[in-house]
Amino acid sequence: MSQTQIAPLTPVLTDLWDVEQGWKLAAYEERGGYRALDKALGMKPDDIIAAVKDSGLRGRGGAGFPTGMKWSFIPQDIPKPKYLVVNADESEPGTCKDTPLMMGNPHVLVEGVIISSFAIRANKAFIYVRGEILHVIRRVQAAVAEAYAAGHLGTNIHGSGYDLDVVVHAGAGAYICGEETALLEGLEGRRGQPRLRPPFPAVAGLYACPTVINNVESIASVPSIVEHGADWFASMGTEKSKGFGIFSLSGHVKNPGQFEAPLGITLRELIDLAGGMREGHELKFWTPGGSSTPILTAEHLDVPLDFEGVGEAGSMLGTRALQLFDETTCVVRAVLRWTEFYKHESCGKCTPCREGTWWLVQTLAALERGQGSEADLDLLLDQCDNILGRSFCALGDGATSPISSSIQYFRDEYLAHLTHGGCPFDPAASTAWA
Ligand code: L3W
Ligand code: SF4
Repeated sequence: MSQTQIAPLTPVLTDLWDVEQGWKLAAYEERGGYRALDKALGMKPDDIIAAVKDSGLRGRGGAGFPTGMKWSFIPQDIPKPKYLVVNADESEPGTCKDTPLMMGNPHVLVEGVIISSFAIRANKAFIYVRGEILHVIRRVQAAVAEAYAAGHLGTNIHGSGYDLDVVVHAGAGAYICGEETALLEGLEGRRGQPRLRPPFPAVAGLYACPTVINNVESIASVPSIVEHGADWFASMGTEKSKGFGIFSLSGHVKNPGQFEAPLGITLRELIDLAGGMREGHELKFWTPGGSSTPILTAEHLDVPLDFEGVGEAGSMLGTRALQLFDETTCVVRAVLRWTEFYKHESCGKCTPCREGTWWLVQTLAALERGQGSEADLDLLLDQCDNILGRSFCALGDGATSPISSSIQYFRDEYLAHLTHGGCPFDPAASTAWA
């Protein structure tokens, strides 16, 4: 990201990003930080869950599952500990919102962790951070230490009688550990591979105990909901996709960065906020939510970026990782790069994904080199068919999304590789294939 851009619409999570040392407790408290915690500790846990339900907050990690509903699945009548786990294993290609959020305002996450843990009656919480981002791990650890020292964490928080301990855990660098059950395996010290669901973690999660797993941004949104109320949150966004979120723009825009805005904003509006596409270039294709979501094109500039709008356009909102490519990009090469990523990150547990992603790379790479025939496009789609819906977790399905959607929109460009005997783009001159 070359610079941070903050849309003027909803600077809640990004409020402190441009403040000097805004990550420190003093800066957070000066803006009213940890006031929501006081309010929450005076509420009944079930009332907090009800407020989160009423706010309409949906999971910000990609799937959009209603957060309050997930919390209400935690059985309270069994004598087992309950856990909160924050999924901070951000690794989806193009996704870069949780990392800057934890760097720019780690305390909004820590406050969210405390309120959310109180709501589900957990006395232990884990923040599972992607292992490669050591600077972020240190930043979150420092915030947790500050919160302990100030009495926001530990025993008898704010004199309420409520106790909570938070562990910041470093992952070991596997994309699959962003999948919630693989994350739990990793947290328990085993190889990160997905578990069969059901049972969902809400019933049998960490150490087979009831566990809520939420994305960083979901948990960081909770303090503002408690402080300002469910109606305030629900007044933003669209009918079924409430509130605000961080949209990450990367690629061929003038000012890439993160933009916090209500759900339902369009890519056209976001490109304006980012200063437009590169001078003299036009949008060719983009991902709404990282490379696991089907690509869209310039036809979709006015699609409302909410769960429903993007779904109706044939893709998924996902993590709002908007990767923008102009006409100088070879779509076949871009898709090949993503597919190589999925092949590399496949955990190997199930055959369709383990073997299938290998075959996808072989077929795509040959096409990109201009080898083969038109029938290989159908072979590629057939390989996708044998992975989609037949894999153990969403990684396999996601690997097929850029391939099938790019063939849908850019079949001619694939064929041009065959007639040209290789990539028809001239990267040196940056001229588009025509
Ligand atoms: C209790 C039920 N809980 C569902 C819970 C479930 C989970 C949440 C959503 O994949 C997507 C994926 C990626 N009782 C429940 C229940 N739950 N039914 O709700 O579950 P699910 O299965 O719909 O999705 P998921 O497995 O969480 C997430 C897409 O997001 N994605 C991924 C981005 C990558 C990152 C990253 O970089 N770390 O987030 C981007 O689009 O492809 O489709 O908690 O337990 N009956
Ligand atoms: Fe592992 Fe891929 Fe199967 Fe998921 S789909 S369990 S990542 S092999």
